Amino acid sequence: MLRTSPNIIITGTPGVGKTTHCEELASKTGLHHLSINDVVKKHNIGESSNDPEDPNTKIVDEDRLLDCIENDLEEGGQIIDWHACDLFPPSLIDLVCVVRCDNKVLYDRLKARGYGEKKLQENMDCEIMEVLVQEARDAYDEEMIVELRSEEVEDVEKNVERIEKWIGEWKKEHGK
Ligand code: DAT
Repeated sequence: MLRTSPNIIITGTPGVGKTTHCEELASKTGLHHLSINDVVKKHNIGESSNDPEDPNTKIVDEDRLLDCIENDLEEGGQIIDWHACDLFPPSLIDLVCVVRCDNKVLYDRLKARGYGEKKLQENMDCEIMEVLVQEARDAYDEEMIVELRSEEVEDVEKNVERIEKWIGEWKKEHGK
């Protein structure tokens, strides 16, 4: 089935601003905010990690996750909100946005979330080492990937506008 609307991944280290972007983009475009956190909870497909310092982090069965969202992806018009990106089939993905954030800003955001020192450090390392940018590059064509900074409120507006434009172009190109 050909999609009438694109599927867009919004990925990045926890705290960079994925959900903020997805919600704004969904309200501006009418595309669906597909929160993978919500899918995992709804279908109960996350196993608690064995780390006693981090009992809330879930290990997700990716095959089961894909089964749960496959129909949505085939239909199109999904804004996928998740801190990983390489599990989604490239044939069903049209754009990958890697949201980035300055480390000092990210530190304060994660601290405000109540993250412990170990989890804080892991996530800071993830951002510094550009883990999600690399994961996106390994899984998708370079021309599908954009990096977006999200430090100030105006960044969200600017980024959402840019993605909206891209959606318009995609629809024109695909005769929708
Ligand atoms: P994520 O979904 O990547 O974990 P989030 O959207 O929940 O991140 O944002 C984490 C916090 O940071 C939240 O309190 C909103 C704030 N935030 C995100 N992007 C921002 C921005 N560009 N300017 C100001 N605050 C931002």
